[in-house]
Amino acid sequence: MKHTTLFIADLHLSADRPDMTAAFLRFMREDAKDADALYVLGDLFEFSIGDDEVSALNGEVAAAFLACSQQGTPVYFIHGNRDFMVGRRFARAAGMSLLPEHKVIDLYGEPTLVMHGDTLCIDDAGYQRYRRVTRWGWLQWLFLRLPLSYRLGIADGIRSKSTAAKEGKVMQVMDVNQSEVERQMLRYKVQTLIHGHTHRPAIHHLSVNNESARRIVLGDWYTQGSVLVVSAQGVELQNRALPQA
Ligand code: LP5
Ligand code: MN
Repeated sequence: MKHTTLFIADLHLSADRPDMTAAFLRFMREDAKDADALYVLGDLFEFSIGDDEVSALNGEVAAAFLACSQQGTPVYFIHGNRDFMVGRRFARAAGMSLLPEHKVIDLYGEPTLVMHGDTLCIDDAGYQRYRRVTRWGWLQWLFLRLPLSYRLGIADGIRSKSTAAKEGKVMQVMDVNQSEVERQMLRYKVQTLIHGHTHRPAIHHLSVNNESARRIVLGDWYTQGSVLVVSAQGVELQNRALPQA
């Protein structure tokens, strides 16, 4: 799509869901290829245990990004809570740029804050504690030196602990904290915020610094693909159908 900037997040791609991978690859071929830029705001993969995990899926995804960036559409990636172990090696293979966890971009003249969105969920104390620990550089360094089979076992363990922990949390705790949203928007001096993570697609209108502001939330790709299309004319949250099995 010409003269547009595209945003996606929470694709949770895995070998178990070829329909989602097919929808993503079609999106890359049909929509992304002539856009001004593509931003992937985290949780591209169901989970990642390091760039040295070679798989058909990782190869296909990297090739799709590379083709896109080589055709002139830059691809930017922000880590999610499931794929924060995606590193420079994958980024190089995919021809994409890794952005920091919070980034202000110029979107057709509008300064816009983009992020995965998990850092806004500050009421989820258990998650925030876990997040801090798993971002320790030395722990990641050690983790990456374990054999892949061990790492897979640890990832499985974390995934089941997380699933069990989520059962005891109410929905509100797992959503963004409104004061934190406003605090971050003030801090980065923006009236527009785009994020994913909560899987609750919506365009929220709010007031920041006594001026109207908006928070745009991308949806996941489990039942349909959620795409935010931004142009100089405005923003539109769109859906892409998954191919029939
Ligand atoms: O992803 P989602 O939406 O289902 O749930 C998230 C939070 N859960 C997670 C965990 C991921 O789903 C699984 C990630 C696998 C990564 C593998 C790589 C490991 C690399 C290690 C590098 C050092 O993010 C969930 C939130 C929810 O979003 C809503 O916001 O609530 O958080 C939790 O449930 C976390 C629990 O509260 C605490 C889990 C304790 C796990 C303890 C393991 C100790 C880790 C030690 C590391 C070696
Ligand atoms: Mn997430």
